[in-house]
Amino acid sequence: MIKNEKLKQWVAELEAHMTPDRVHLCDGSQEEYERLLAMEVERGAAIELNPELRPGCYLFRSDPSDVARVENRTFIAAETEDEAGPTNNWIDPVELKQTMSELYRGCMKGRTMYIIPFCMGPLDSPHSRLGVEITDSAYVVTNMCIMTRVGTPVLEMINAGRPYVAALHSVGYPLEPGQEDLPWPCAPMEQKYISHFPETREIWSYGSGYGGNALLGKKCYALRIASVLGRDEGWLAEHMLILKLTSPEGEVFHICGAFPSACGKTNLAMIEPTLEGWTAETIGDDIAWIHLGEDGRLWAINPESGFFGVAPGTSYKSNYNAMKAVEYNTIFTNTALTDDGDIWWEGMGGPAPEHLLDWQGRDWTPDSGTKAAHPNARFTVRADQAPSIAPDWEAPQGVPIDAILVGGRRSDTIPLVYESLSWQHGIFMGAIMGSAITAAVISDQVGQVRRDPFAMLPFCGYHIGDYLRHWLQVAEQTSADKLPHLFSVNWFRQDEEGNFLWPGFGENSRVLKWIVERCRGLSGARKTAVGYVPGTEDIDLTGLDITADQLADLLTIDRDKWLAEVASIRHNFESYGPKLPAELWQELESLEQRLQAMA
Ligand code: SAT
Ligand code: MN
Repeated sequence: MIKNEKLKQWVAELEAHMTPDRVHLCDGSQEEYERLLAMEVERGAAIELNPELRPGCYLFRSDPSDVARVENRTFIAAETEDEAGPTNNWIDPVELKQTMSELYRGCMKGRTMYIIPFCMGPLDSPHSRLGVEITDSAYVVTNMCIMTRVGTPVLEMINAGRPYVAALHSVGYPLEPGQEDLPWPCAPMEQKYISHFPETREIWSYGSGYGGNALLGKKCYALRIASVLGRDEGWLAEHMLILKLTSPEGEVFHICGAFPSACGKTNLAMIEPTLEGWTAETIGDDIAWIHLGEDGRLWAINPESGFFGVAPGTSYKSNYNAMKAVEYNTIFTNTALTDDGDIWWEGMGGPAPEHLLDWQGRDWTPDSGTKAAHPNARFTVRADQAPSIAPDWEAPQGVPIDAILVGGRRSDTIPLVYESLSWQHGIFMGAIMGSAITAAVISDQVGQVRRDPFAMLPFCGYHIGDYLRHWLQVAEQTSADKLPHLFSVNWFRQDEEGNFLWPGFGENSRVLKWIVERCRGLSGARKTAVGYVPGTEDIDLTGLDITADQLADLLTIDRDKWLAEVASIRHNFESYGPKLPAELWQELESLEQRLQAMA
């Protein structure tokens, strides 16, 4: 029962304004989860998969217009445009609330209003934060139950007075009496709004039911709002995986990695090292909340409790742990359906079945010439279903970070790996990250490289210049020897014919080995214009079918390409305006000078 007066009042106001037929307070129980899924099956919004092949699994098909995050409909409604900064869409918060209040009026007619009390982070962690999402989508409720900790224990903390973020969501498709519902109701693009009010820590989302647009604990809270909390309170909310690596000698390392959406965070977080004696365990695959520990080191928690992973390309070969995790109790969205009631997607391994229903439910054969699964098809699964999950993944204080990786999809220029020359240079490396745009966002520029600082371009809830300053300031709070080492990695370099030069996946353990040995001062490197790059003898190639020449190609620094990179970075830095820290401009000048001095 809701006893918190503020919450009670909010719920009452919303009920009066959005006029749902029913109100349901979620208790987060297994029984509730199953009941909601059965209801979705009953009304034709979900398909229960063959329980002999995939027990406890369901397939949802979204509206073809509602398949990914909508960045151009995502808003940071800070009090002033300058606070949102040049990389965010800004609308005056008063105006935006007026517009959205009109859309919300009567929007839950014919529907149930669900109240989801949720916690980001382990219930007993001092770094966890609470939220309440109100939604009219049962799909959102069931996904939130996997991705966050939902239910009565959270409500009790809210009743006891702990603060929470208010997150409002509607699919934006009210039902008139007698009107039949759609399997995946949503609103047209120009009515979609994914809005954040950083000063009041509120989220208002309207019109989309998909992923980060609708599961508001994820990008909206744990990144956009939390980045503002972190700025104000001295911590960091980052778009990073968290990986635990153990050497053959039993030494444990923790690595965070910032990569844009659909660039392999989940695969790296669940890596199976091909190098003898090394083991990897998963702490998180998408978001890290990073705090300075009493020991002066940076510690990370995973605020989520599940994985919302990209399905296409996931196979027992590329990501064994993810495939094991999704063998049961998983929600699939926009994958294909086999004739025997199982799911299928491109890159699952083996030949394509002779007949499928594609992600839109249409007949499909290998001759169809279209993709059977949507490129941004997803699985939603509890984190503890991954065999690779670390036993201490829910440690209340988190894990101490040894290294931070930054990287994106770059077919050229950026070497396989290099280490920063200093903390400040490492923040510069994060600031200049570039990556080809993927299907995780609805965009007509998929495939084009864009700058994406620390993979936070779509997720930073305030001015990007202030954000980069905040990263620089971390170093002022502790001593240099306590800070993680910073590395840039690029698994996606290609030759002239477009073939990937590096095998990736489990073989990335060879790069990870070099990285953690660098942290201990054990492995070699040569100092180049861009940073410390391993020599070909520094990367362990035992058992790998790749020549030293090929590795040398992967590690080359091409002066002309890098000078072109500098020009593109300068252009990008200019667009950030005067708030970009002068230190980062200095790093750019120094980089250019070092490149010019190259033979
Ligand atoms: O934002 S989503 O959760 O839909 C996926 C992503 O872009 O990382
Ligand atoms: Mn992500």
